[in-house]
Amino acid sequence: MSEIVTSPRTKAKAKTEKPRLYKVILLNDDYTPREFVVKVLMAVFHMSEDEAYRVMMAAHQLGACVVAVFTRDVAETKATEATEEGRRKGYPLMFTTEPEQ
Ligand code: TYC
Repeated sequence: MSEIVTSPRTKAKAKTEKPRLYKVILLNDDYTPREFVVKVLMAVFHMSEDEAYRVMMAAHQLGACVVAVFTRDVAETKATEATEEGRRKGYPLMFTTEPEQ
């Protein structure tokens, strides 16, 4: 009789579990023009001009502002895309992601 005990390598997980959500955060800097930040928010996050202006001003005054919440893949893709828009123009504009809760 074998005495080797093995444990399962995988854990059963309920398929209905909600995926963890990630915040995309806009960071303020001293160099990126306000209008450019507004343009990027409109293009990448499909915001209206008013909404984009409010988010840009919140980051400008408070140092950072949550832009939106997505699944991890979408949050990371959008943060990278938006940061790249700034980099292409030589601006230090920065978007980061962070898990919710
Ligand atoms: N602080 C920048 C300026 O005064 C504008 C700005 C706002 C840049 C928000 C980044 O996330 C930002 N030109």
